[in-house]
Amino acid sequence: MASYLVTGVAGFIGRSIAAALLARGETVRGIDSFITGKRSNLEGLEAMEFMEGDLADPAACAKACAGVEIVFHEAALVSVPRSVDDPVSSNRNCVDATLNLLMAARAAGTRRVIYAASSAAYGDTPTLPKHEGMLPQPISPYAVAKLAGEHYMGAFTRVYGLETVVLRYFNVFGPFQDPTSHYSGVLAIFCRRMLAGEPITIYGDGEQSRDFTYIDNVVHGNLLVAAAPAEKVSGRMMNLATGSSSTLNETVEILRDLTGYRGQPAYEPARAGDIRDSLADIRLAEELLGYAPIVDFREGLLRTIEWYRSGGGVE
Ligand code: UD2
Repeated sequence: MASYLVTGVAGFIGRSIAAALLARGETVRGIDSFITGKRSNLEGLEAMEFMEGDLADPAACAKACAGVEIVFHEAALVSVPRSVDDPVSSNRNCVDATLNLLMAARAAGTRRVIYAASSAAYGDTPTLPKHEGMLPQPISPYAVAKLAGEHYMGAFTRVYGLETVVLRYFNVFGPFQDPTSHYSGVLAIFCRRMLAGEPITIYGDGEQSRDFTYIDNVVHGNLLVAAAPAEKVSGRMMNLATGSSSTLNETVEILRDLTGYRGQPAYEPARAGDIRDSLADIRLAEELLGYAPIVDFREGLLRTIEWYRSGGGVE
């Protein structure tokens, strides 16, 4: 019987959490629909029980949650521009899927659901750093969908007593992130293209900033949450990030140094729904979990580049 379920396990965050659990000898089940997840991301996770299924289907959720004690809910249709192009799919794969999963978790007697939320919930307010007490101001359909999931988590704790914990991730990057889609995260795209000597495009003036968070920090935070006592974390929402930020222009310079890239980025108009500056206040996670980032930005970029250099991310 599986004790842990990881949804979106063929996505890069889900697969990284599953790998860490397996390395600790835990019993893990993973589910993915392969709408955006990659079969190649399951390599190395052979000890896991894998289920192909779509969380928008309540029957798949019921099967996935059977016998599970703790769920890491990483499945989503990520990307702000994807949600601008197709808000209905974004809602189906983020909101419907999350509600179905919560219903199934409750029916199965699952103890805790840990939810991958997004910094996009804060929107484009000028206040930095973003702290959990701020009023959410989602701009894009993606931000709305991820925020709706947060509220469902809170409701299931208050109304049904299910332990839920909401982790607002800030621009996560690292090995196994898909670099091939127009909707891919910017660092996955830039690392791969700069290593290949291909052109890169910056949308806007490049002075937008992000709290780019290396994947190991996110995995670390999730494992701390799984082990934390309910009275500390259940029903809570907290940022999971690094507490420092870089602009895209600065990031390109670091990547240039690490990859030897000689090209110049092309500048195009900013994307619809884009946010100017994003930086997390991470004091709440520190207080509740004893969390502190374990890998800094430059080291994270170095490890990510090494992964793409050694052939990662190629289909
Ligand atoms: C949002 C969330 C992030 C996560 C992510 C999932 C914020 C601040 N962050 O990330 O937490 O949920 O959504 O998708 O809301 N860009 C370029 N060139 C490219 C690609 C992107 O300049 O080739 C820019 C893009 O316009 C943006 C920045 O890079 O200003 C980061 O874009 P992204 O798609 O990696 O992530 P973002 O910030 O929308």
